[in-house]
Amino acid sequence: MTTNVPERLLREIQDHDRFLITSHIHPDGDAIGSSLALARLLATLGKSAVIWMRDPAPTVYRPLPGNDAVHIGETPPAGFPEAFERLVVLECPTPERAGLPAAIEALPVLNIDHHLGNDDYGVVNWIDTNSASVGAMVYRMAHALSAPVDADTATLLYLTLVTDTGGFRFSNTNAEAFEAAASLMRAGACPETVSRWLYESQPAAVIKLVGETLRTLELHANGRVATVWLTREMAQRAGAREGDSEGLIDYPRSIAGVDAVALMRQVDEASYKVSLRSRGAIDVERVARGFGGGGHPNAAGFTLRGEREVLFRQTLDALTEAVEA
Ligand SMILES: [Mn+2]
Repeated sequence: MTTNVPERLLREIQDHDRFLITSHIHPDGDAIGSSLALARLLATLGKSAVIWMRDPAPTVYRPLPGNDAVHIGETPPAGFPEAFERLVVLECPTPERAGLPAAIEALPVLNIDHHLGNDDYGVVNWIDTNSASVGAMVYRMAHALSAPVDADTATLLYLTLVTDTGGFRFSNTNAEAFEAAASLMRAGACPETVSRWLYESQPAAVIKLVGETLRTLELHANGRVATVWLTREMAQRAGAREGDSEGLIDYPRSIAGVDAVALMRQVDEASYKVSLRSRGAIDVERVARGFGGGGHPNAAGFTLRGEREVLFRQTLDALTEAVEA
């Protein structure tokens, strides 16, 4: 783990001119913000950069500067792979997270990440698990490369800090995150714009979906376990689209005394995606693994086929057992 940008990474950037940038499937604020910012920084150094993502950014990120130019889907961008010299992979602990095996196999990878357990799959690997966001690492790269940071780039990098720290609330919020935020503000970052994108740009369907979902809220295990579920019919009623259920699980998680949460979402006629969240030592990754899924100790998930009531009962039993263990 290194705070400073490795010399080898700086040389890789300096010695090449044509970059492809990618990040993980279902991109979040750090994935999209750090990718867009890095592309802008490379441009200020006279280099070309194309961003290739498997999935489009969630609706709230559509107004981000440069988002329109992102190449989306499994089909490679024009000129791939010959038109590119290096692939920068941001925010992916394993290469599979990018969801673009063709890209990973075709080009030497510069791996920049802040996740624990990164597989070191690049020709250069810069992993700083202490960094609040990958965007903050890109900012350090800008300094190390003496690349000017304009106001839009500063706003994109500030956004990565806000989203990955939950608005400077999560346990990864550190002094370095505040120092980077202050420095980005001096470079022209606009917190008000970021707040408008993140908190005041939801499609009405998302809020209706919150209403639909919270009607199913139940508390179990003396209030320590909360469950919610979401059927396709409910999603239809709200007018919701793929990705609109992102963040729903945070509502039951905000209840006092709740230590673990399950959100069961119908994906097709007979299959359900279950998301689990927990606090402290309650290991939901283990619960998810028991159903063939995976994740992190406090955030995990799995997919099941069958009847909703049966699957719900199985999930609840396993989660209650984990909480009471
Ligand atoms: Mn991140």
